Amino acid sequence: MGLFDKLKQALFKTGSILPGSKPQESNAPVQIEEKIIINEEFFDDLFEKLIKADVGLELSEKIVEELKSSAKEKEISNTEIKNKIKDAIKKIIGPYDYKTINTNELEIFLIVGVNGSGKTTSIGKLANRFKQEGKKVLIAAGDTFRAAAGEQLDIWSKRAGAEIYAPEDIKKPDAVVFGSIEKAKKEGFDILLIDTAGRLQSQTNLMDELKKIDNVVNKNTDGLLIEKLIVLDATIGQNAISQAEIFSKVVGLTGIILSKLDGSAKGGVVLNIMHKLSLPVKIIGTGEKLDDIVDFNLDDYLEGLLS
Ligand SMILES: Nc1nc2c(ncn2[C@@H]2O[C@H](COP(=O)(O)OP(=O)(O)OP(=O)(O)O)[C@@H](O)[C@H]2O)c(=O)[nH]1
Ligand SMILES: [Mg+2]
Repeated sequence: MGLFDKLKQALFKTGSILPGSKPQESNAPVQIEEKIIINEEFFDDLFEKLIKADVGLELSEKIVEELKSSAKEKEISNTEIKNKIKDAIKKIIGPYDYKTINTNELEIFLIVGVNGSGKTTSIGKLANRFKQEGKKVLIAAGDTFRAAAGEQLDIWSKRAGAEIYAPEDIKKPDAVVFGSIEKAKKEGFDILLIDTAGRLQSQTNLMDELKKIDNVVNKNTDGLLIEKLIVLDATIGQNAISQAEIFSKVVGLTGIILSKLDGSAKGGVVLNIMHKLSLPVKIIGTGEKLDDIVDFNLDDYLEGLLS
């Protein structure tokens, strides 16, 4: 299955969000595209479906309003209306940088987020992907708080075939991070993935600890590529936005990994995140397995959302 199909399958198990669209039958004769009637009912229907897809009230209203001003036709083909909806969404979101992660020299990924969002799992998946690309990958066990964290990371690193840096005698996460950066530089690693403990934005001591980790990263990575990614659980809806805002104040995030966009999660939260934050969604987690990960691409995403 191609990446696009996989993304579509993961995001839109619930089916099309486009009112009036029908699934195509594989052996159906070529026929003239059915026209869709554009009236209040159409817009109401679209609004309801956007809400159901987790796009959020405010943004769904904006999309429908924008579409009302651009779709004046009484009747329109499915393809045409789909393009108009896409254009309306893109206009509201504004210019969006959805470049995928690019790795040509040592690149460091600092992975942060609240408890259980999917940090360690995402690190395992990323490690696997980079290994498949032939990269030399080191994982730093920066979660020294939770007893089982090191073990869990060890399992993932073995699955991915990546090396792990988890010195038993170092208990402070910033010291682990420092050691891992030194090792990655000295031993010519291409990728360093830094796991961190889950923390709530209200836990001041843990947020201070994260600030220390961030300082170590900033001080020791001159000239290197750094991605500071927050892992957001797609199933938590609007909370994702406030989490990203607060963590961004502490570590200056460069992007988002949106996990758990499989199961019952609807992809609309992606649009709201792009609308509210000037942070790109870079990676999407689509399951619990090693290869359940895809790069985010806005055009593919909208195509999937509206098909
Ligand atoms: N369905 C699904 N489950 C996921 C995904 N990513 C992570 N999970 C699950 O979410 C749970 C938490 O994942 P972890 O990777 O341990 O989360 P974490 O952020 O490292 O958690 P802490 O270290 O405790 O803060 C696990 O049961 C994972 O299997 C995903 O993309 N889809
Ligand atoms: Mg973890």
